[in-house]
Amino acid sequence: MRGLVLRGAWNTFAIRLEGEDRERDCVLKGKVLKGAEGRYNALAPGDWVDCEPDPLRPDRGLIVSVEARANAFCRYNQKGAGAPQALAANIGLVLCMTTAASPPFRPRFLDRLLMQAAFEGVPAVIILNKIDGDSPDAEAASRLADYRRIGYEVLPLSLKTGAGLEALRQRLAGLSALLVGQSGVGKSTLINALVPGAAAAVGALNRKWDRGTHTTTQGALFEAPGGTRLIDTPGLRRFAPCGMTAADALLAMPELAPLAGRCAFGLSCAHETEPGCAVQAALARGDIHPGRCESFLRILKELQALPPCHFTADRV
Ligand SMILES: Nc1nc2c(ncn2[C@@H]2O[C@H](COP(=O)(O)OP(=O)(O)OP(=O)(O)O)[C@@H](O)[C@H]2O)c(=O)[nH]1
Ligand SMILES: [Mg+2]
Ligand SMILES: [Zn+2]
Repeated sequence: MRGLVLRGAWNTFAIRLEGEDRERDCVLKGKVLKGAEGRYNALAPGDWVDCEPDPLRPDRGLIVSVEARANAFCRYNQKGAGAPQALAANIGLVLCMTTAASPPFRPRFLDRLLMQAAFEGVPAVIILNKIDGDSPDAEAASRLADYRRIGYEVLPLSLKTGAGLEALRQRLAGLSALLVGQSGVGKSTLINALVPGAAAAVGALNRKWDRGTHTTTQGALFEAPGGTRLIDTPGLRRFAPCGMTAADALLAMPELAPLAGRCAFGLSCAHETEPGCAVQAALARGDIHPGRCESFLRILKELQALPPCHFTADRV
């Protein structure tokens, strides 16, 4: 029996079997799941698995193997000694959710999410939520305009007034979309707005700091009408890109990708003070926003400092 992983951890997962409406608790049959060798987490929301009946518990099931993934959105997990941690599998769109002020806009964090999505080959859009109360300051406005300039959709939204919700619902029709962002931006509120009966927990911001309170603790896939799937995730404190080389990082930035191979020092260019650096030339011309360039250079340093992410062959 084929089943879709909705949520779960360690060895117990909520699975919806094909052809059924309800979910079932299923446990991994062996110690190491067939197809998941080398992963930090064996399964992620959006994975497809093969299940068989549990002879001792007819309402449950045993997970026998996992199907190869079309893609996965991963982060570098230090606890897992570089084993990639997949937040979701088999996704068609990454929704990077942000707010202008509550919580504060963090473009460098957003750059990392966008870069990881590009590296995984999944399109990403930016949602600017809470437009009912927040408005971007000059720096945030400049960054948002720049994301549009380099080709990203920026979708304004208010889950309080409903502004932008219908357009977003149509944009997501039939897709499997992953929601990522800081705690408190409104990811679970969006799930509740789009999925009847979802009842995802929503938490108020910390009043003193305008920060989220990490209400969602586990990734979970919700099935909305019309074949849309939405994957909620816990608010991320930080995000380390996973599995990429310096060359991949450059290709994952749309305004830098055309410059691949153009530096005088080739692949050994650190894109800082080297003569004939195409990235520095792009910065001087205004083709890359100084904030994005700083993000890029910081990520390069981080990729050098961390041991590489280990991938299993079936990852992509
Ligand atoms: N004013 C306003 N408040 C909103 C909007 N959307 C969500 N909120 C509020 O923002 C707070 C945080 O919402 P959540 O949906 O829990 O945020 P989250 O991103 O899921 O947070 P974590 O689960 O901690 O990662 C709640 O108090 C929501 O009611 C909006 O469009 N406008
Ligand atoms: Mg949440
Ligand atoms: Zn260079």
